[in-house]
Amino acid sequence: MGKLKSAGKFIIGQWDYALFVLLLLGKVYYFSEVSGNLFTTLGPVAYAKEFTAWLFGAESEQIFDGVLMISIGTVLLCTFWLLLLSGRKRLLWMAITNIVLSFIILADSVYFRYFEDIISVTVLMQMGQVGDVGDSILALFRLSDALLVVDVLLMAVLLIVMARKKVVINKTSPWAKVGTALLVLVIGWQMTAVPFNKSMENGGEWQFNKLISNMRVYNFTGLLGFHSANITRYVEDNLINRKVYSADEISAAEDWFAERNADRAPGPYSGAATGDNIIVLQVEALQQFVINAEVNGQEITPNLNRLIREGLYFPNFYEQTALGRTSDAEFLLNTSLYPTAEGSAYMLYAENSYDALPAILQEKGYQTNVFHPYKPSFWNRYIIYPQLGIDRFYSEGDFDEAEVIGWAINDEALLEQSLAEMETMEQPFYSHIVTLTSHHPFEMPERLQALDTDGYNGYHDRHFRNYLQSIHYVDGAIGKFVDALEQKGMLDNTMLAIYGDHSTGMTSDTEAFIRFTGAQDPFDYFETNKNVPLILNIPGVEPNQFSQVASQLDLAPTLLDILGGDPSAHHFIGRDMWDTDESQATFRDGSFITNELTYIASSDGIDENGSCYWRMTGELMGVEACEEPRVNGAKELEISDDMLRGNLLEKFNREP
Ligand code: GP9
Ligand code: MN
Repeated sequence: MGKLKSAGKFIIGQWDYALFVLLLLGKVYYFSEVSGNLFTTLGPVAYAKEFTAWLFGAESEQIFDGVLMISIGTVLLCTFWLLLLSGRKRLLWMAITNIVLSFIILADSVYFRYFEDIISVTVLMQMGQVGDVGDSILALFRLSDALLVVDVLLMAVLLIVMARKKVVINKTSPWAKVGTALLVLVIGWQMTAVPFNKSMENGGEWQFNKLISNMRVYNFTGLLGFHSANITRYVEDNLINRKVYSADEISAAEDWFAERNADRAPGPYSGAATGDNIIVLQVEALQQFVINAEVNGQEITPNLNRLIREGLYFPNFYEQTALGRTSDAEFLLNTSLYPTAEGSAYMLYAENSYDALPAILQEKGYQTNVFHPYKPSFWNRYIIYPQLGIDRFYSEGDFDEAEVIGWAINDEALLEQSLAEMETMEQPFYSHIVTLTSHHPFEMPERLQALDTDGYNGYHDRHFRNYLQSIHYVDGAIGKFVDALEQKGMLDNTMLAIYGDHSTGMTSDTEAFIRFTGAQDPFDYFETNKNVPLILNIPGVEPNQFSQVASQLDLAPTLLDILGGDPSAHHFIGRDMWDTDESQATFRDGSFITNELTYIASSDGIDENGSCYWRMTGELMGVEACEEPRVNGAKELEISDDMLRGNLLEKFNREP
């Protein structure tokens, strides 16, 4: 009995720790409020009830809504060791922990107000480049932020008071301390691991590893969990698993580029747009199969079809994106390197040095801009753009209000406002516009569904029907944009490049898609799925169509050549699109398409298990027929990965 009593006394004696945990919880809740992310759907009492019931075996999903449970877990993990200390020592270390954590939460809150992102290790590494917020930092503070630090001051006062007082020596057994600390550690671990594993099992793993944005990771980890996951990943990638490249390996990579560059020759339009502006229109989910196609007798893309008749058209142009989706398409354009096999290069290698198209044009006196009306932190754009040589990124907050369709303001408004901005720009400019309206699930307001899609009314057809409607809308927006450029006389000195970023992801599950495209067997599906249109419109150049295979990897060298630059002075993996002897679109998994062959890599990664087709007939061949281009493609992928993993460009430059 006596023992129980003293144990009870001991636990009550830990009130200061309990209070501290609550305080920290309040602070991470504060960040949740600032960032507008769900903390929990239950009030404190209801949560405690449900949680207790759950502990005793009842089912509860609501306790997993939001980041409350993992936030408690991570706070406990950060602080359990304080239970080993007592008296003045405990207060001192509590105050230090409080200062550190409060500072992190305060910095995150202020940073979020400006960038809508959490501070990651990459952000810290790039501090100088993130943009000149200096003056505006003060403006980002709110009076309520003081809540994050008042208790730090109180603790300091308490410490001073305690320093003057005689401390009563507490004679608690060390076992009680160790036992409680261990118990709290176990509870903290469970409250962190259970919700985390649960969200990973519920499909979160893909998003967690895909690294779309830090805020998505936050939704699985809470704020303190985010920082520890982020630091762990950074240390793993950059310190533990970092491959160190020997001088030989570095010069072998350099030789590879020298060889590629020795192969380069000016194309037929070399220098045709020297000194002109360039607008690169990267269209969300625009695929080739809608081009020059009809539904119920109406053209789906009348404006793009017109541009095709008036410009240079590549019907056999292929997208090479991987998990980084839009960001991969941008990355291919900007760097002529392959996307990464996992995650997104925009997130994973934002600190690398690049020999990027915008930076090269910047050197030639271009103003370089990106227009994309979504959150600047999505795909880490605001961090990597300075590395790629982008002067200005017009993102969500830079556009005037307009009707939102799907994720952002509609493409018509985006194009109109971007054009207004370009009109005032110093010339020449490079403007990369990344559209968004035709994003999955392609839903358009009723009044903007201008196509008659009769025959596609079934429930399972809706995806395909929505896709046609949204692409038709985007086509209209592009038409208006090009007309406006023409009226303003800007087409006389502005080259246009228009292409689709990636496929829609529609598979044989979407029967209407298969019916429409006829992409029944694996060979046809592969071709249809990877095929996106490319249209180039160069002032004063006669229309033409080119049937050779080309890919997003080839954009940078080809565009630079047309703009009067010298691709052979850079580190592009892609080739000039007119170098038809070597035409090859290689995909991230090692599949490829050449003018003659199509190779579909096997998902087990074994080369011999891939399928090699004679492209014109779709006839299956022995896999040896694809050997040579397969090996070449694999080498390109390897070089690209080495460039990223080893940040080799910097090492090339450093060599004497
Ligand atoms: C948002 C946009 C998303 O910025 O890029 O497109 P996604 O990568 O999902 O195709
Ligand atoms: Mn996209």
